[in-house]
Amino acid sequence: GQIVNLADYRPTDFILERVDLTFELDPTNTKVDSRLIFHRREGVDPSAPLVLDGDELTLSGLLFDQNELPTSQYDATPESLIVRDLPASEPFELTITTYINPEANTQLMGLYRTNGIYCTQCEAEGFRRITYFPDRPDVLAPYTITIIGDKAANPVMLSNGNFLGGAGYDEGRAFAAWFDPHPKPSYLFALVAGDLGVVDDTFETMSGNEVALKIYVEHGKEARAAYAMDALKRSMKWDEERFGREYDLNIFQIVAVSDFNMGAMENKGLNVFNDKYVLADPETATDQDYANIEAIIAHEYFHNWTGNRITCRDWFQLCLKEGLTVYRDHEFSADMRSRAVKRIAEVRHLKSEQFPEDAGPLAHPVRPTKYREINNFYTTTVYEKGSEVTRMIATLLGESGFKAGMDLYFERHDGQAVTVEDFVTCFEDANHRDLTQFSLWYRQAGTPLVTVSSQYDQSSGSFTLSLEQMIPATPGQPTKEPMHIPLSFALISDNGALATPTAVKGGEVTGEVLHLTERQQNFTFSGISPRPVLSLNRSFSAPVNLHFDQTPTDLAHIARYDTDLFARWQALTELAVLNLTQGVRDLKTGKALTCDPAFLSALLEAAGDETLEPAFRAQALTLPSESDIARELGGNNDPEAIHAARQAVLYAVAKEGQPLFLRLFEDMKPAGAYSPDAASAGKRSLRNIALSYLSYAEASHARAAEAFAAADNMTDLAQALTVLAHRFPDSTQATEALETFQSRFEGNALVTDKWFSIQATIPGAGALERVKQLMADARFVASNPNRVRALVGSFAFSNPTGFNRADGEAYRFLAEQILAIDQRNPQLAARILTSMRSWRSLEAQRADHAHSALMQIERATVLSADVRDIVERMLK
Ligand code: B3K
Ligand code: ZN
Repeated sequence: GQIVNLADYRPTDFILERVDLTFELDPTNTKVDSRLIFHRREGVDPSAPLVLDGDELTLSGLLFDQNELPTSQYDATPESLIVRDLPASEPFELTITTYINPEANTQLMGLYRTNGIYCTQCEAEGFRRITYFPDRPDVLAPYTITIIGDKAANPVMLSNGNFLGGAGYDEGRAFAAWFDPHPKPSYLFALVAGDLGVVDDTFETMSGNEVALKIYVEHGKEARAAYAMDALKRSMKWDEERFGREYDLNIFQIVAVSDFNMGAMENKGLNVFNDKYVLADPETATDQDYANIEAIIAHEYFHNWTGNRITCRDWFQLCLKEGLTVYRDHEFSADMRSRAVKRIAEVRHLKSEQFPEDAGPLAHPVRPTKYREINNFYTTTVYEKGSEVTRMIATLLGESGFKAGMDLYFERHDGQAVTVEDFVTCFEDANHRDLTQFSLWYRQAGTPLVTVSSQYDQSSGSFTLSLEQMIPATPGQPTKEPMHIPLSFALISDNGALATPTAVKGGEVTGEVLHLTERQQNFTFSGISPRPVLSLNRSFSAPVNLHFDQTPTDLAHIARYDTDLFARWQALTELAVLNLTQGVRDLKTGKALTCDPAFLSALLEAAGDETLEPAFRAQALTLPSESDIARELGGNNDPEAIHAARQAVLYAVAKEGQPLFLRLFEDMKPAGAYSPDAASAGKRSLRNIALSYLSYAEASHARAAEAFAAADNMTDLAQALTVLAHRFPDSTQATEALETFQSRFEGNALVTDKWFSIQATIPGAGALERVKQLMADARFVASNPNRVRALVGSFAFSNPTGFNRADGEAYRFLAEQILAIDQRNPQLAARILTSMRSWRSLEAQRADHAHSALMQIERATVLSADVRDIVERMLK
């Protein structure tokens, strides 16, 4: 692939007025007629040709205003169609005919087949695999779609917009016509056809329009779409109440398919979903599955305004729709569930996924300035850090200032394709604020490191805070400017009350937010007595690393008293990190690992505090993961030592807390039938983590085996199975439970994925053999992305000791898998390869093995642009 630069952006020479597509469906030979009306943009050179994008296309026909065009007037290759001698200003019509083979489309981009269903995926550049087109997000037009297909095989034929009509067409065939009045870019086009079941409902919008809601699933799975439908209606209502956004067509459709490259896709009025994020019932879906469904249904729905009505000028602006929409779905989930617990989950995810990306060879700004393969930029930096940047705007401007900026954005840019600057300007204009320095968050990659020290002067009652920010060098960005970092803080007194300073010097403080804007800054608070304990970056107001040598006593004080629940969790986590990293160092130097009693008591106090919600207490008990510890250690990492240290700390917590865990295991079973609501889910998570600790304290699989036998829902069942398989992998109980589990759900692919990933993440060097065996299992379907992610992906991303075997065998295995997957599905291969993004922080011998495996990939004779881009950046 060629490098694309943000600086080279220019608008198209031709303006597209209308799109009229006719599909004659055939599994291997679908005919696509595309009628496009264009006119030359004012001021454009009258001799400039029209250049359309293609990808593996063959041109079968080309008409100009319904007449055959002489071949001398155009050039067609698989990648482009160039038409010359076009009118200087009048509109003209081109009719382009292509034939495509959905059955052979294993990339799952463009028009493809999944379980006998026709389905499309066009973002980012899939539309050009259907027909020649100006396939870029700043070309917006209304679309009329006609689908003609075999009547018996395709009782359902869907596209974007409102349904115009349908009827019989000719012998055995039928047609359906759709019109989408809202001008949209090609990446939001969708077509679905086949034999599907449907769940119907309706929603009345705030101005009284009735919207038909439809969720299409495979026949027989209708009942499992009920929760998704409920989540959709709640999302529609919430967007009206919170953002004033109303739905704008008379129908909203969701289709669940089983072969899909990502979670879901926000095509206008016709969202296509990975069925994993639609289908749920208590027997087969966990609480986490329910929460994911709620969040993703909301995310795609919210795109209708942030992404579809207002779209991106070019793909560099991806965070404009993704970061903002993630922020919106986070807020939605926070309103539906517990805000503090939701925030904890977000920060865990950000730190475990985005921080490593930002600290490694794949680091890039939230708004990148160049790319070789755009599909590799649907990253956790664009999504999650992009959301954090939006959250910081809300923190800086306050609730009403943020709302004023959003309202202006919707009003000013509706129907346009815009930039991050346009977005930020709305907040500046609505609030009369200058966000120039703040905007560096979009341009500078790397997680800022804020070094903190404090000093208290008893005699003057002044508390001085010294802050220094450092933004690490990242690929292409050796030096950085200081950024505007909003840090929420509290000064907590002895008795737990929050102290209010009488004055502040040295920088701006608004409410409970301190604004770090310079490289080095001292804030002095007066009127503080006695010495306060500083709680900093409460609710994770800024996505930064803090370097602050706080004493365990101070951390325990925050964990006990802060009024911000998130900050209490953060302090406990910090205490855990101190113990875990010290544990790794002790093990390496041959010392016995000892846990700080202050840590154990703070942790168990929180876990046992009945005034706190169970979900929070479960989060408190969930220790930082092995990769979290690796990140905290920074480099030269030995995954075995990290695993051993973490196991030792788990054991210490389990021993100390055994009576509490016994009590929680008895008390936290929700009464009555299973319900996926947040409160019940919180109880289950507390009970299940207690079970996990008891497996250490009791050093026996007995309780987990009983829990497995007694489970009446998938959350409890999968947790018990995980304890058995991960803690006692060689026991007959584990083997039997794995067998029971699989045979009970035989034929349910989504449950099989849980079975694959539980086994792929069993710690230790033996995992590789297990994964290889499972790949030979008939239930493993190599062409299905969910299966590949569940088995190969879970192994590479979530099994630190298994994947990082000292002999490097698993890296070589992954290299082979990547090359094999790449033949069929480059996007999937590139994504799984990013599991090696932190290879440079491994100890030397492993890093060496990882390096050779990456070289093995790089040297391959056939490599997709997707994998080539990732592997080359990782080796740079
Ligand atoms: N916009 C899609 C992601 C498309 C990924 C293309 N490689 C889903 C989402 O973020 O809502
Ligand atoms: Zn999105």
